[in-house]
Amino acid sequence: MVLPDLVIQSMTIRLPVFEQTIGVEWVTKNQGAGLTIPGTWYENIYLSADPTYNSFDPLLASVPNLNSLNPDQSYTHSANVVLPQGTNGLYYIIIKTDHYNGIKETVDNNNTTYSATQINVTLSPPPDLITININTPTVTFSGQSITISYEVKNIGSGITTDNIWKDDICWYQRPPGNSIGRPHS
Ligand SMILES: [Ca+2]
Ligand SMILES: [Ca+2]
Repeated sequence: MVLPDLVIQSMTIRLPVFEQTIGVEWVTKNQGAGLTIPGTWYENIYLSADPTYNSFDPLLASVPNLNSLNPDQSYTHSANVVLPQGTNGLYYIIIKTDHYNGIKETVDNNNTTYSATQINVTLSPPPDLITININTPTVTFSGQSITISYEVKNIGSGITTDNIWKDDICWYQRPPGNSIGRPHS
């Protein structure tokens, strides 16, 4: 059986698209003598401090192949990827084609390519969340449920990169004549 051989032929990094997002463009080539038809594979994009892929390198994207490739055929694919919050320093982008080994190839150990140069990532400004406009009923009774409304505002210069976080709600008893309360668990 004549097999294909997928490789990442080249890679271009566009810095930055916005905030912590960078653009990655790469060329995948079938340099083998066989077709990749039928077949689906994934190209995984990683951030790495060194030019060697390790399993602990953060995965930035897993991109399915654009189309099948005949011998000597290639395609150009691109993706915008978000760097993990707190990333700072010099990093390589590593792309591995057919990461999950969906395609039987003549050579599997030539599927990983790293960027020609390191990208210099500066720490993005952090967000700063505060709570404002807390509204509670002025009178209620023990055992009753109450409705509390509040707003969360970001007064920092950076965006929140997490979509989900939790707000803790505690209640405090304020002693008469004392403006500072103490927490109740
Ligand atoms: Ca290969
Ligand atoms: Ca393979």
